[in-house]
Amino acid sequence: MTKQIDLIGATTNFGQPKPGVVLGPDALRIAGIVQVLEAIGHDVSDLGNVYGKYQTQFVKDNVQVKNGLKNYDEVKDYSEALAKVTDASVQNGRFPLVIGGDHSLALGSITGIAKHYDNLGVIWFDAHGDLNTSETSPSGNIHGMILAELLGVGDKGLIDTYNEGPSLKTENVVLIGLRDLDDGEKELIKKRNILAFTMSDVRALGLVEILDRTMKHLAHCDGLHLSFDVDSLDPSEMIGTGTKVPGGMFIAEVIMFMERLSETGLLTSVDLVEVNPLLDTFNQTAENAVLMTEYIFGKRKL
Ligand code: 6HN
Ligand code: MN
Ligand code: MN
Ligand code: MN
Repeated sequence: MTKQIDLIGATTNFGQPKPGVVLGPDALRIAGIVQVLEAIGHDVSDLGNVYGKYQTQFVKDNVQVKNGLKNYDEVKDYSEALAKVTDASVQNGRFPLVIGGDHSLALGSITGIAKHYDNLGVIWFDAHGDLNTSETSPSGNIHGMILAELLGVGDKGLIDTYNEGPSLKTENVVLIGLRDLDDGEKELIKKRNILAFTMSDVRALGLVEILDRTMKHLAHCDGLHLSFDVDSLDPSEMIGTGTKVPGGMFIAEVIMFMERLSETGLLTSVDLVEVNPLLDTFNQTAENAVLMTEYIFGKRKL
């Protein structure tokens, strides 16, 4: 089915300290993200990059910390700016595809999208849980706390970004690919009974079974968002990203998962995050990410 896609560049690096992730959207454009989606038959409108009022930090030594949260004002401001764009995109009947940028962009992209649904389902595809708070975070980096904020856990000011109160319900979120959880994140998953598949589950059950369980769990949802952190993949196939963890998924199996997910026809929005061309060789990470994006948007092997 043809989609009316809005491609939205989220040039934020405020959620983590490694420079270069703001170049992710352009690396993905150079790898042909618009052209491959058009070749599948989609109508793509590239809205360019979203900027907040704070300038991108090119050096790491001027980081402001508020209540244990790094770049607090910058993340909050950027999220408000991005939420306006994703909100308008859904309002206009279009499909937001947000390309980053670090994972803190999900606070903006999802708060803008979630207001259009009673029950937005989210598949969080990531090596990490992104479920820390300032108390449990080992780093103070907000990209590692962003799903917690979306679920209403953590800093009140961030929870209230764009809309008051939490944007997501715990029963509407499924995590896949986990292999680096901090203690507080493990506790939160257990306490809130969040459906979470670790890499051990991926190996033991396989991604076909995991997709099946995920779709059953989210069957009551009226929208479905995929938040795809490229560090879910094994670093051997995805080196241009800031928080690599060994023992991840491989391109071939992620393509299989995305092919099937796309066949459900239920996806309504996507984030593609943490592509950092300064950590990459020859733009391979962006090219691999674009390859997987083709399958998210309906390319078939046969
Ligand atoms: N990401 N758990 C670590 C932290 O600093 O909280 C890593 C977070 C990584 C976040 O990849 O989006
Ligand atoms: Mn992440
Ligand atoms: Mn991650
Ligand atoms: Mn960790």
